Amino acid sequence: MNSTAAATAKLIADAGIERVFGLPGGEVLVLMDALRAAGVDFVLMRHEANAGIAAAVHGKLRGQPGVVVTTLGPGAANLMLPLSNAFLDQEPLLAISAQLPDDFPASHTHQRLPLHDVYRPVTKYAAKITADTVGEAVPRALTVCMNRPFGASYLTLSAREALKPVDAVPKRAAADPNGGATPARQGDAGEKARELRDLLGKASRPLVLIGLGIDPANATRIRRWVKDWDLPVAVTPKVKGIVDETRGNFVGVVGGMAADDLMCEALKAADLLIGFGLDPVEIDSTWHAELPIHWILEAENVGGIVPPATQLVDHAQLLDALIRAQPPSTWPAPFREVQQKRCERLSDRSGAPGVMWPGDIVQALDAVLPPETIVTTDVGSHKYLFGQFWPSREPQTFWMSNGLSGMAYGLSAAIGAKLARPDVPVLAAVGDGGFSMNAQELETAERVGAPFITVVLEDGSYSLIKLAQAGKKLGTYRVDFGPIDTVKMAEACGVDGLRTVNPDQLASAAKRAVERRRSLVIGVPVNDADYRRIF
Ligand SMILES: Cc1ncc(C[n+]2csc(CCOP(=O)(O)OP(=O)(O)O)c2C)c(N)n1
Repeated sequence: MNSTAAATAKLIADAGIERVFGLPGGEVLVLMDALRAAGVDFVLMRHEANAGIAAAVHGKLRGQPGVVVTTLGPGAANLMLPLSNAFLDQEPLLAISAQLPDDFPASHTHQRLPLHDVYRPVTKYAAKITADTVGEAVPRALTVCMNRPFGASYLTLSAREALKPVDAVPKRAAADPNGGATPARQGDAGEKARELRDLLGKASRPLVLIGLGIDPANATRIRRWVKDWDLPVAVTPKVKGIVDETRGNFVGVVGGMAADDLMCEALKAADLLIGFGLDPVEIDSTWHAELPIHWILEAENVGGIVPPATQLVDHAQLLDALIRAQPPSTWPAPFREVQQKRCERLSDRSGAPGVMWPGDIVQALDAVLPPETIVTTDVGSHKYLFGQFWPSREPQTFWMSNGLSGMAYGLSAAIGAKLARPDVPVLAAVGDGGFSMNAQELETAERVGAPFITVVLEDGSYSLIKLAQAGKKLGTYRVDFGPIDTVKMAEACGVDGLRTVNPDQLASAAKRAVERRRSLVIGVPVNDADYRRIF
């Protein structure tokens, strides 16, 4: 007879999940062992939050839920960041933690936390795994986080329950109709295509805004539509690469990255804004509610939000209909001026000695890394830089926390990405603040065979917050920190490191690391004041 832990592990393995991420405690050892026996690897990390972030990115790239496994109490408490990130950044994550057995006396308060109550608001499904519920709870948890908008599920399994026998080996259930499935798409794709064509026929400055609600499976279709019709297009950061950003009709990245003033100029100048899968969760100001946007959504946005009078419509059918139709007009580069000014921002070089101009970092790396390179960023000024200016060319090659905007994402995301796509180079661009939150995962990356390049933009400060202080006319206060030697940190984790302010040296070191399939950490001193010129 199978144990509940074995049944849980089997359901996870049967879902095609080959690895989970986590950090153990005594109460989760039986589940870990069951996972091992079921052929599911355990990627041991150095913080549960990092494990959850890596798992979610790994899952999304593999088209399945990422799974993170932790102990109870403190291990489970460390899941708040990745669960919140999965919720707001539409990443599919199943978190399983231990919990005290139900039959423990109420006086046993050691490590007792109201975990379900805490996590229910940020998850789509939270439940206990028991011998009786395992066959329902695990498949449902796996299913709901893959219903769009992707999000998180949370399950607990007590060490006592893990050992209990289950009567029958549960089968992987088909999608559960009560599992928070995407609401029906009432909109007629053919009708929507005609409506859109009419609107575009009357527009002289249309702008297609593509957001998180587009399925990467529709990348070829949307690329074809905007190319064939030569439509001006902008994207939000989390779908960078859904269209080729080096093409002439690419206007820029909206949602609060660098050069946002230019993007807002374009938004205001447009006479038709088409929000194709646009999810305001990525937008840090309120233009999405103030400007008239023609929404084209196929699933509700984060938080269950669907703009008024918007009918959900199947994107694939709609795009097929649009591709079949002739463009109703031509729009010869109506945002040319904005595009030019955007490019100029990167070349407005600083002459400050001993640092690298941030724009040179982007350009040097772009010159040597292949277009399929997956780039992850942390959160801070460097995210604004890379979010706007890294020229993404392929879908799902750019990863950042942008709904939550939580620091300590970049390095963990790089581990998840590299394990999911071992043949593709991975670059993590992080600030020195964020790097010091989880640099220890460099050792994880080495140990589990996930080499990638980390570029640490060293400015000795939480520079985005420093800029915000200046913006509020406040004096600089408690945003600068002393140096931690990036190179030594890397070396302490068994990874090669170097520091440079020479763009050519940066480029050649990155190229060599990719060729050799080796991890490399490159510290690049920058001047935080330079960001102001780019933003
Ligand atoms: C977990 C978390 N804590 C705090 C913040 C607020 N915050 C946003 S950006 C930032 C500064 C990040 O500094 P660094 O990593 O050095 O990057 P930089 O801005 O210098 O590029 C901070 C503190 C956050 N987004 N996430």
